[in-house]
Amino acid sequence: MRKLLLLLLIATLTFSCSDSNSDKTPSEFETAYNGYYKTVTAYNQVGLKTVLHDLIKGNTKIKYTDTKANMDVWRALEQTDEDPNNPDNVILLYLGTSIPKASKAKNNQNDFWNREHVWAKSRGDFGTSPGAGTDLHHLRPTDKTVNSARGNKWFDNGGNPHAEAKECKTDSDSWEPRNAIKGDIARMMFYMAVRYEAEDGLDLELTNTPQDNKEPEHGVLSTLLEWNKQDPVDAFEKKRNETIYSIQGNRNPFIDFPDFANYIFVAKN
Ligand SMILES: [Ca+2]
Ligand SMILES: [Ca+2]
Repeated sequence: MRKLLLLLLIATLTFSCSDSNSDKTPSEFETAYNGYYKTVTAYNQVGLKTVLHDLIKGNTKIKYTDTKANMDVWRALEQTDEDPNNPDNVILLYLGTSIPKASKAKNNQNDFWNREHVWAKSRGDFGTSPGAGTDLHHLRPTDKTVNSARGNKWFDNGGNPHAEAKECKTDSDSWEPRNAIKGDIARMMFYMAVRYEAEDGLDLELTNTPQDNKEPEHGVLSTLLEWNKQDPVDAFEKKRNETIYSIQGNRNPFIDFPDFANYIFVAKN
């Protein structure tokens, strides 16, 4: 009898030991967003950029313009950038103002809205074909003339207030967006650098020294890292990420975990 009790005790101890092992607290990456990030083990893991790239690649690619009723960038932006206070309108990125969804600059009307490539499409020369050219994570409604003024300038602090988008500043080669979207801009740019890698035939990368050419490089990296800290993720940005997830099936990891940027980009020049 005593032997039996001893065996039972050992069995119980062994069981509870192994049980507590498998019962360890799950990491924040395992539990967040229904396990979307479960392959991430730690912020400082080796190859974090590749792990994130593998998670976000393979998204649905929509058309820039679809003449039938299918989802395209126009229709998607009406959802992703809808004015929370007026379902008939979208919010303009650089102005911050609200404009009717119907006021599209399809015939080049000044002060109607069009589709801004936040990662300027000339920087990598990817155009508007499905892929980087139609990736909703960096496409935003903008006032037509403000979009032209931004052109393919890189993002950095400095310059004079823009005549129309008065909260933005610009000089000959850079564009400083209004404070409320500085972080949003940074997190869109981080997404593009990780989403598009060599295997896509287009490897977009961020640099501290962007040049005036068609290389797939954009910047200024050190400024974008600052903006990511200055302007934290807000409700509009979070909702936008969810809406895009429902349309193209991938998330912006830098909206979900803004700190990822500091582990992927900070050491680079
Ligand atoms: Ca913001
Ligand atoms: Ca890249």
